[in-house]
Amino acid sequence: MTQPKRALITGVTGQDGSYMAQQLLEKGYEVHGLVRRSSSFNRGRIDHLHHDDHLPGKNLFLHYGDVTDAARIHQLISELRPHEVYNLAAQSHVRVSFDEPLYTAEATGISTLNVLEAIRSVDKSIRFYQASTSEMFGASPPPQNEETPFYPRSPYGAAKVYSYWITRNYREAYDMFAVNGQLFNHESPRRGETFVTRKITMAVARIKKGLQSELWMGNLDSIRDWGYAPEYTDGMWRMLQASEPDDFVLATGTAYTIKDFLSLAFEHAGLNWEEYVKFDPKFLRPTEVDELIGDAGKAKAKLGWEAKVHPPELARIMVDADIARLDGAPEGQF
Ligand code: NAP
Ligand code: G4F
Repeated sequence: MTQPKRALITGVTGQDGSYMAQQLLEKGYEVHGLVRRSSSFNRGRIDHLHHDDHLPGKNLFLHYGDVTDAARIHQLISELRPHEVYNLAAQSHVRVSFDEPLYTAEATGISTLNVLEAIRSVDKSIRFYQASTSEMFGASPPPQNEETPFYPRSPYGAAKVYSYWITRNYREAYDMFAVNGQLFNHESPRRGETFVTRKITMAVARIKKGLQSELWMGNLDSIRDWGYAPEYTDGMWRMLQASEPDDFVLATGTAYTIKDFLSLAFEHAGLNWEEYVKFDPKFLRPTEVDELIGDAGKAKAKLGWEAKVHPPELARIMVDADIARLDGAPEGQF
């Protein structure tokens, strides 16, 4: 019998980590996830994987650790000897990165080097995926693709630019299979509650149920290219199965403003967003990224990857899930 492939996912408790773990288990991988110690339960997105009858949940192993802890990362990679590492852990909130720029530089930037160094010294044949982002393009005008110059507009974007380049440098300097996925915004019912789409769909559900009457928001004019997270984690996996290491943009190529998303989500519940949304300057950023619209042509040509779910369907999926949650649906259903 052939041994299953082994993968290590940092950020396994996050939105993308949870879909990645699920998809790798479905493919028969042995999955190892890095989990931060927390005073409260932080495994809500992955708990169901242990109990799902359709998944080999016994192949999921969780390990305490923090990506800022180079010694722990080295120890884990040395012990586990994974075939693939998906580096998804980060302080991933752009607004928060202005409040915590140094920590963001450490967790979202330097930590990538911790993982790459561990791989370089343990086994250079381990394949490495880096969660790069459209935030690196920042102020560069759309459409943005792999050739677009970087112009980050936040401490988060700047930290991710460092991670992007150190990943490329390790690929070129040490002949490692280390790749960047330059992913545009991707959302789902598992999206963190403080990102704009989920904040909106949770509010729609609560307003519909009479639990909330106002929604306080920041800049409603920025444009984003929103896709569906499980499709993007499939794209990450495809990048690590390619014959050559390379960097890829994943995006839908569509452009919607925050107002457009408000309209899609509220209308799906039969509501008019303008009756509920109020402005609070605390949600503004010192520098904003006005327009992100991706061109994923290279991923389509070389990986056969293409986004299928676009914002109108995405908004419906997310609103329906948040209403179902309020009706008592178990978390593992989403
Ligand atoms: P997320 O939901 O915020 O998840 C982040 C994960 O990283 C969580 O599991 C979190 O653990 C973990 N983490 C944070 N700091 C850590 C540390 N110091 N040590 C160990 N783990 C740590 O983010 P996501 O949306 O899934 O995104 C995944 C990755 O893709 C991130 O690197 C993000 O920056 C990047 N990205 C996301 C998008 C997007 O639109 N979603 C687009 C482009 C790139 P806790 O659960 O304990 O907080
Ligand atoms: O949902 P957001 O917080 O996502 P943002 O800043 O685009 O970053 C996300 O996508 C990146 C990929 O491009 C990832 F790398 C990153 O990790 C993260 O997942 O904000 C989207 C837009 C911004 O223009 C923001 O100013 O929504 C605007 N916005 C308006 N009101 C708000 C709010 N954003 C949040 N979070 N909360 C508000 O009340």
